[in-house]
Amino acid sequence: TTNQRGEEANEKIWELMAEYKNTEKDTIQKSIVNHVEYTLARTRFNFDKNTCFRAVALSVKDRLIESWNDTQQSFTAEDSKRVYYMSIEYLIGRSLQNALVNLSLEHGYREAVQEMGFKLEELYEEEVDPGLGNGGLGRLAACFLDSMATLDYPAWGYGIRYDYGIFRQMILKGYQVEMPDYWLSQMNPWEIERSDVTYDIHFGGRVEKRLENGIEKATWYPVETIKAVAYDNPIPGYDTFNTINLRLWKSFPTNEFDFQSFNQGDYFRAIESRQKAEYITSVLYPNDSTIAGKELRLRQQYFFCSASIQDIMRRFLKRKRSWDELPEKIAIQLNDTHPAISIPELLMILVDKHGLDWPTAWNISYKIFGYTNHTVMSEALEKWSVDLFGKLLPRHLEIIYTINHIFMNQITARYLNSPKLHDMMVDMSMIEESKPKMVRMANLSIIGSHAVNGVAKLHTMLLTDKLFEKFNEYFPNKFQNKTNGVTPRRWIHCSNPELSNLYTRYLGSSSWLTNLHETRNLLTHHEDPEFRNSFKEIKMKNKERLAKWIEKECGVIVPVDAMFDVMVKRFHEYKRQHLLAFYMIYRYLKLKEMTVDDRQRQVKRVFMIGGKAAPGYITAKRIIKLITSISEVVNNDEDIGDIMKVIFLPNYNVSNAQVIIPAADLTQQISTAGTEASGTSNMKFVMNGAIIVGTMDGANIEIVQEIGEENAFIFGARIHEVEALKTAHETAIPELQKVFDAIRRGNFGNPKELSVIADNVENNDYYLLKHDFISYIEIQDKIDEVYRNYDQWLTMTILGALQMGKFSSDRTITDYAEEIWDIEAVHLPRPETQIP
Ligand code: IMP
Ligand code: B1N
Repeated sequence: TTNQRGEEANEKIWELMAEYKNTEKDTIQKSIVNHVEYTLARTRFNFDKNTCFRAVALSVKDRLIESWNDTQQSFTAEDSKRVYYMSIEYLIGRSLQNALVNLSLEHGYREAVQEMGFKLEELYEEEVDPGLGNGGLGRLAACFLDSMATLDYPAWGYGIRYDYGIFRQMILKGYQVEMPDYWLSQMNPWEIERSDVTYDIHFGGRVEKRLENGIEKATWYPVETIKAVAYDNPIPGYDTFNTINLRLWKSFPTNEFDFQSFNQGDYFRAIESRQKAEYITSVLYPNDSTIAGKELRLRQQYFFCSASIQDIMRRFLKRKRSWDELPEKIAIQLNDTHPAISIPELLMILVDKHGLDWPTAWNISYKIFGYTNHTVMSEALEKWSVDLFGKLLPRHLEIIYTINHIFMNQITARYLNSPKLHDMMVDMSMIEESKPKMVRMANLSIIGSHAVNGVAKLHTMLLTDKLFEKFNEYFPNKFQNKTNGVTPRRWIHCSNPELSNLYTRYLGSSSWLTNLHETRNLLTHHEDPEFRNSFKEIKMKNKERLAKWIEKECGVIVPVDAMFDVMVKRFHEYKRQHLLAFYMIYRYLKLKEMTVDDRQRQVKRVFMIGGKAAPGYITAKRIIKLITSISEVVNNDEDIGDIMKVIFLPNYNVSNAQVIIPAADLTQQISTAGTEASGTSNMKFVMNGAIIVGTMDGANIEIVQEIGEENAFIFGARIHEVEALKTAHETAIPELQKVFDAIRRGNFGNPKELSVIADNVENNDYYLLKHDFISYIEIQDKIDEVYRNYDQWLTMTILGALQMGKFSSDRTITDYAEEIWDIEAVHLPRPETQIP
């Protein structure tokens, strides 16, 4: 019988295991060598670093699959409520080190590969960095997955498996050049292709109505069908056996043929049109906080929403259940509005497929969805033209009109005799009555969700008091704040192992990695010379590591005894990289005016700026060129030498960030107050012992609240001043004028090309550079003064780093789980019979 055979197999395994009586190291080596020989088909006697990396990754994946299977089985057995996190972007970063750390296997693997002639750290470098996101929003989704797994929540992520991730940035003659990132050219050792998990996704066509027992029924007759195939990516938790899943969808042509065109003999044309199906998931849109408004993007959104919602429903319906159970078993979080079509998709399934009536379907649906807003910038608020929407998704457009109609009736009833009625309807409608008419995805998301949240206190306040003021009046309990966080596993332990060791050594345990508040207990050591010295030495080593990277990537040698002043983030006018550029020019001109002796007495600074500009964002690309032009002049000026250097860090991505952030002394977080929803690199920098020079914007405000304003350098207009300042005409600022003159004279690059940057600020200073410039240069003097007295600087960095407990994404996720999702952890005991 099957049972007997199972027992025999089991006995066999136990025999083998007894026979091995292996140390961990031997088992690891055996597994690696087996993958070299049998999976990669290379000889075990001679293989290179890259082969070794892949074999190591595959051997780790074997373990992940084991815990993945057990975790999913226990989720099913417990049948507890699950959360599905839907995001069009995930910036996961490299996985090998993270997986080894989370599985407590880093030590074992280090020894194992060392004996085989490889250094584990060098193998880490062999991994491609999957860039399936643009910036903060995608990286946040990745930190959330790490925390959900670590906290044992029954959670899954859903997204898109793009063939081309975010472009690779090269700097040629000072300009950004975009190179395609075909990250799959080497096999992806982590993913599990599920060719059996597929769904049909439809587009276009028409909707037919008929009466059935006096009730109107709709049927969608689409004209295009594309297949979605699941690729699973295991996400291990730290210090738990739980491994959750990130399911990414890839598009394929369906197997149904359009016999008509094949019969007409146009074989090649017919095949060609099938290729179109594969375009859908081919490339990530490289825009951060702006919308391109392209049809393909809408197709991507619907494609992944439809596949995910079908998958979620199939899982729910595996057991016989009543519909009331749906919101008791499922929570879905929309990471911004990009997955918002999930709402009409779920309604369509409930009403058209399962025959529920509207009120019932609606009551189920809005309890399931939660919506996170990530920006108040108008250019990032998604809208789709009604025409395009209706052409691609005619039934979904109808559903949106139906919900909107009901909602408008409710508003009318509530504000019947109020003078507000008209404005309430105009602002809250899902349809903007413009030419052309537009579907407002934020309004759909707010109306269709039971909870809406911002990502930092100030940002949430701007949502409730400004952007969505009317919605907040109408739904007073819907809006919440969930301040962002980052995972200390990747952003302290992996990227700064020595700092992690220091904490663990002094605290006597590594439990701070899952309870970051514990680092506060180290405050008693902040005056202890030994602790301080270690902290200082760790920073120096991290600076040396970055200096080596810069030498390799840019061919420039930077002085490690200089202050490392770092600004790395996507290029955007609201983030104000040009404010820093203007300051660098100002500082350079001042240095030039000094006597040689005075100059030698100045604090040495290396300015490091990195980040990508969206390929179509001309102004952002000009700012990059201005910075590389400044670097060209400053770095080659013999009068200046090591006193000042300007480095453009090319191709900023997650794996570079892990080297750059721990090496920073100072971090620029200088967006105009009210523009950066949260920011998350600000948190990573402070955790790694850098000091913020920044504005009272986004999460900076809460960081300063936690660590003390005296441990950061804060400058610039406050939120309550911004509105008045935008309309006030700031008179010319002499210090800034000198900078503009230098740009216009052509001292830094081609003035024809770069003066525009100065002109824009001079004529229409929407982001308040003029106003903030004065306080910026003042604070810069203070920064130099404190750095000169390094002891005080060190104190500030230590007090900052130790008081960042709030900004662990574990805290953020716990708050989502308790206050939005209403889910509980499902802890899986580590099996005693785990196969090594
Ligand atoms: P689902 O919850 O049915 O979607 O299962 C999740 C995924 O895990 C699917 O892709 C299945 O192929 C797979 N699966 C479900 N149960 C098991 C299991 O017990 N072991 C391994 N794979 C499973
Ligand atoms: O989301 C991050 C925040 O920390 C940042 O402040 C915020 O700017 C960022 C459309 C976006 N907001 N909106 C986007 C990205 C891609 C896209 O196509 C919008 N990204 C943010 C995490 O909360």
